Amino acid sequence: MTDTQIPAETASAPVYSVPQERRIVTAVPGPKSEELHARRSKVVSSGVSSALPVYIERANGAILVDVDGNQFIDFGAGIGVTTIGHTEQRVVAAAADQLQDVIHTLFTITPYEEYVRVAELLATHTPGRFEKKSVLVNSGAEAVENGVKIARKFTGRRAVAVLDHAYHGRTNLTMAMNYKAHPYATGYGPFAGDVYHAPSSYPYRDGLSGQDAAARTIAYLEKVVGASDLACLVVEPIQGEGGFMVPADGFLPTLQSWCTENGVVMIADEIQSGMARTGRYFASEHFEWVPDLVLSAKGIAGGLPLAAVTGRAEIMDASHPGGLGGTFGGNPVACAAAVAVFESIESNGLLAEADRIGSSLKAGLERLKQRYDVIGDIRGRGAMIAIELVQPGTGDSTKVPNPDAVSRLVAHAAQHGVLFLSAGTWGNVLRFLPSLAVSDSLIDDALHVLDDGLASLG
Ligand code: PLZ
Repeated sequence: MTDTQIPAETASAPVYSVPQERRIVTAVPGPKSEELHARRSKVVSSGVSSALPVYIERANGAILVDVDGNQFIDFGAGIGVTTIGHTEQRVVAAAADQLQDVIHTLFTITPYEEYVRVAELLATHTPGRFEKKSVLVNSGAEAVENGVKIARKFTGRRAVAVLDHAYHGRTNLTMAMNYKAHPYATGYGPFAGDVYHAPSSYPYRDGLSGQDAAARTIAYLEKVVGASDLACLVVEPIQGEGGFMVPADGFLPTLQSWCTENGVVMIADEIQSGMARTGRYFASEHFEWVPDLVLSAKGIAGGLPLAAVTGRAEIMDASHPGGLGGTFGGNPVACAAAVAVFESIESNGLLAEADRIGSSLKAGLERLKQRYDVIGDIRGRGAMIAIELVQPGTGDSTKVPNPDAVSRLVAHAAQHGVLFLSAGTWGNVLRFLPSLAVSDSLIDDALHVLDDGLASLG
C-alpha cells in the first residue's frame, strides 16, 4: 500500500435519514411545486429548463423528496454526480468540518493540503502506473477546456479532434466539440475553430470490430486533420449524453497507440463515466486503455462542484507557472468532500456495488427486451446502463430511433415516482444512472414501473 491509498475499513451498513422507497402523495408536480414554478418563471431565464419540475427539499441515498412530500427513486443522480449517494454521511461530515476551518483562500495565492490530497488520490486511482500531476477546476466543461489548453501547450499544435456522438460541455470551445447542435449550440455561435469530428465506434449501429472502427477513425484524422497538426483526441470511454455507447473491444487502445506514435495527446473525458460509476474507478480500465490525460468531474466530490485534469507529468508540466488556475478551482470544501468520496468508495466497497447494480439492471432489462421489441439494445457497465428504443418491428432489423417512446416512458415513470433520464443523439435512449446506494429492491420496483410503462405504449 502506498501512502496515497486509503486503508479499507470494515464496511458498515449505511444509515439513511429518508426511507428508501418511492411514495407519491399528490399529483406530479404537486401544488407546492406548481407554486414554486410560477415564482421561478418570473425570475429564472427560460433558457434554463427542468426535465421534471418537482422542487426537491431533501435527498438521501437513492431517494429525492419534493416539497409536496413525494418520494422519487432517483435514476439520474443529478446526471451522474451523486454517485456515492445523496447527502452521503462522510461527504456531509467532511464538508461541514472544512467549512469551520477554511472556506476559500485560492490555491494559486495561498495553498492548502486538501488540494494536494485530491491530486495524490487522482494520481493513485487514474489508469497507468507513471508519474502523474493534476490541476483542479470547477466544472466538467472547464476540465475539457484545460485538457485542450494543456495538450496544445505540450504539443505546440492547434487541432482538436473529438468523436461523433460526443458531449463535452456548454462553453464556447466545448459547444464546438459536441456532436449535437440542439439544444446546446443553436444560435450561440460563432464557435471555436480547429475542432474536427471523427467517426466513433457504435457497435449496435455500425457493426464494426474495434480494429475496423479505429482504422476508420484514424483514416479520417490522417486525411482531414493531418496527424502533425493534431494536438489532442478527446474521447469519452463510454459516451454519456450521446447514449451510453460502449465501444467495440480494441477501439480505444488502437487509437491510443496511433496517438502515441504520432505525438498526439489522447484525453479520456471520464466526466460522466469516472469515479466508480462503472465498477472501476475509471471506465477506461474496462477497455485496457491508459489515456495520457483523464478528465474527472461530476461524481468526484459527492455533489459539490469540483473537476480535474490528471495525467502524465511531462504533459501537465509543459504549462508555464501561472498558466493554469481560476478563482474557485479546487475549493477547500469541495476538495474535503472529494477525499471523503474516495474514502467511501474504498470502505463501502462501492466498485462492487456498481457491478451489482449493473448485473441487476441488465438481467431485468433483458427480461423486458424478450417481451417488448421496442427495446433495440441494452448496453453499459455498472451503474451506467441504457436501453436504445427503436420502432417495433422484426427484432433487430428495424433500428429506426423511437424518441417518442422514451418521452412517454420518462413521463410515465415520473408520475409513478421514478426519475429516469433520456439521452442519445436522436433522444431515443433511456439511461439508468443511479447512485451506488440504490438497492436491488429499488431496482426491481423501478423496473416494474418501466414494465407498466412499456405495456402502456401499445
Ligand atoms: N463531458 C462526458 O457528461 C456533462 C450535461 C448536463 P459540466 N454532462 C451533463 C447539461 O445539460 O448541461 C458532461 C459530460 C461529459 C463534459 C460534461 C460537461 O460537464 O460539469 O456540465 O460542465
